[in-house]
Amino acid sequence: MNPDFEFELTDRQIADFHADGFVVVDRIVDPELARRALDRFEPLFAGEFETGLYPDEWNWKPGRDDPTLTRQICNGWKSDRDIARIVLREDIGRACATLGGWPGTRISQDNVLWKPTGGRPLGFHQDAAYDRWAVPTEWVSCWVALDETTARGGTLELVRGSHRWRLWDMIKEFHGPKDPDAELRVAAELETAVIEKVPVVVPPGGGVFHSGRTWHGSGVNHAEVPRRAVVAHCTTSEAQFSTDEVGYIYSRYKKFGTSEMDESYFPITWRRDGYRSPLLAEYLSEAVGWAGIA
Ligand SMILES: O=C(O)CCC(=O)C(=O)O
Repeated sequence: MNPDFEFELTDRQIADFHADGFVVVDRIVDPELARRALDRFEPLFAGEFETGLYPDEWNWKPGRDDPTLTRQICNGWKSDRDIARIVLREDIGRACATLGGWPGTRISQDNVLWKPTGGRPLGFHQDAAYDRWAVPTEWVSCWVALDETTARGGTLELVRGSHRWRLWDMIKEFHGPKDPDAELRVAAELETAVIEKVPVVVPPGGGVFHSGRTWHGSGVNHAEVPRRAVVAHCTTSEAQFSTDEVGYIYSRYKKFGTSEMDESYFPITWRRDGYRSPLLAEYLSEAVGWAGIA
């Protein structure tokens, strides 16, 4: 264990990202950070939010929802600081800015994902289709495995080279579709491309960086253990709200009369000039919370 571990991309990893649309990495965060985040899954999905704030999306509740669905919370960082301690990391922000060719990185959204044994697929999609409420419509995502992942355990799979394909719409059925490849097949046909899926097989703390255009999804969890992950969907520090498209959830953070993104909701995690949203140090050290002084 090395709590001081800092991730840095190699030139080879940067080249692989541009060639394939993704790069799989064995260690993005220290496994101890991954373990601490895992300990938060039960309380989070049971609705016990450490900061007192509801996440922006809470797609699975015990007793209400089908137990074979993949459980998902979006913007868990606002509700729990052990999730925040991964997705708001400066080194992840720096890596995403490098891969995106940006002057800095803002978190656009995070995902907390829990696929139980027997858990059903997530449909193949491009993330950028879910980000049309922002300009540029451009994400680099960092998916971090909290459990060891295996090909039969419903891990994330990415389609090599699909970052060069045109931008598709949101898919019809994201959670638990019967045919997770439905739109992927149509898109590949249009591009006259062959679908080559690559599973992300990594230890806890490892994962993948991928472009917002890269098609990805995941199959059934045939393993005896759950598959849990967190994702930092990052965008450029220069991103603004779209003045043409309304995102039914995230445009609620747009103020009238300006397209600026407020750092309270979309903090800057790294910028080339050394800037990082000042609220992050205070929030992560628990000196402040959503009601002010913690
Ligand atoms: O973890 C998964 O299975 C899928 C994650 C995903 O599609 C996403 O975060 O956009």
